[in-house]
Amino acid sequence: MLTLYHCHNARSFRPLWTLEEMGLPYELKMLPFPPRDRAPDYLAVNPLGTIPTLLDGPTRMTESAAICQYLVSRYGPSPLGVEPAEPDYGPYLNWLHFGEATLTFPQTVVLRYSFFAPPEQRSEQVAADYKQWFLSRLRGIDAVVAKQPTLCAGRFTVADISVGFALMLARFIGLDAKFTPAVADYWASLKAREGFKKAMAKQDTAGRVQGVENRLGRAL
Ligand SMILES: N[C@@H](CCC(=O)N[C@@H](CS)C(=O)NCC(=O)O)C(=O)O
Repeated sequence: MLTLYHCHNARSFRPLWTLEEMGLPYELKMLPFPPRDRAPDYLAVNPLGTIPTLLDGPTRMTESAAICQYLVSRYGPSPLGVEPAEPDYGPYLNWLHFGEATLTFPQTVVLRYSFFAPPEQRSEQVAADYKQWFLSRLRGIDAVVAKQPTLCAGRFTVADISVGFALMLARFIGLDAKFTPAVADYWASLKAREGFKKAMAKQDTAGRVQGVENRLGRAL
């Protein structure tokens, strides 16, 4: 049985969304954010204290984009993955990792310096700089989705999940209002997917049942 450790609306939403799109059975373990401080037992599962963690028998993974890649490769074939022989294999890997390495990194700096840090450590200047950084990197997405409905391979893949999560996170830092029309339409199409809605419902139900509060609020 696959086990996913998750906090509401955090990066672990990428593998959660992938699991729901694929219809795989799994156990969802909800944690309060940040688990490092609020769920110290979790350090035995992941010494970094970060989420996600995916357990699959002896396999333990802690990188959200890599977990999505693992799920479609290990439990595919799935249209959510792109095979090495397909022409868009390179763009697929590029967008899959762009979502985390290039888009989510500046967002987490904004979150830290405007929301999660103790008040005396917050900085409007740092937050403003990294908001701008995120918006300028988003131009790469705009250039593609202005011409086609998904990022690559002519279909929805985990690359869209990876980038889609960064668009979801943008709402929490007030940046969704700055999306270009093409990026706004793309995001609207992603969150209209059944798999996305099921993942949202799953974290709400699991959070309630397991008594874990949602600190980030609604993504929609
Ligand atoms: N590159 C990792 C980053 C994991 C990560 O930093 N997760 C954040 C949540 S979105 C976290 O656990 N933060 C709490 C902390 O740093 O203590 C990934 O893509 O999964």
